[in-house]
Amino acid sequence: MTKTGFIFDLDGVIVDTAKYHYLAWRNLAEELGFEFTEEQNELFKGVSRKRCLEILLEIGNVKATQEQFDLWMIEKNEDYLKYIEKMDASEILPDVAKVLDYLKERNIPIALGSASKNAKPILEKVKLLSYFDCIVDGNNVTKAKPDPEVFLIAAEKLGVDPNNCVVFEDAVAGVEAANAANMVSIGIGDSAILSEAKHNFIDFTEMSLEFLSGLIKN
Ligand code: B16
Ligand code: MG
Repeated sequence: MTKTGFIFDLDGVIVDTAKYHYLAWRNLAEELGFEFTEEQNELFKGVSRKRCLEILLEIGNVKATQEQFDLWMIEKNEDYLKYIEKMDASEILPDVAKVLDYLKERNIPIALGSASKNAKPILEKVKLLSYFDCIVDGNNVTKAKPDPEVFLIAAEKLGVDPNNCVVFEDAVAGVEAANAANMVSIGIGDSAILSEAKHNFIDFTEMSLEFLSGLIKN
């Protein structure tokens, strides 16, 4: 029997934490004396915290010692965590719970594959942690998306062949990572931006249960 596994990205797929990342990065930019726009924040989606700070400092043309860089990483995260603290189940994106319920009822293995080091507390806050058979996040990987590492580790933990894994992603780097892992990539968001994905949906409300069922091999 061929088992199918499903891997969900977190930010932009399950919850919209990008808005909180934005506020925290904007606060830091303000402190450093420059403006950081929502448009620029698009560059940060699916990108590791360290790389985000590097890009932010490039935008503001700010130089930093390693020590200062590390302090700003901590400062941004502490600020971000204050926003996360207030999250609850009302912030789950539309029809995510419907899809998770559908998979869970059929005993389909489910993993999280996220760049975030805060993935677990966020899933706890929105009360979705129990759906996931494994969590692979920024704490478990050495290479960031578009490297396929995060999804390959998730497949291994689920005990599913990478070819039989389906990945839901909202970031270009994430779609590239899923493709590099030979998985079925499903872009959630703007299809013009996520044009490399095998299938595209604006969000889960657009995805029928028939489509979902068609992805499951058994
Ligand atoms: P943290 P995802 C990513 O989450 C975000 O899209 C990205 O903006 C963020 O910098 C990254 O997580 C790291 O997050 O600072 O919490 O470790 O889309 O991969 O779920
Ligand atoms: Mg994402």
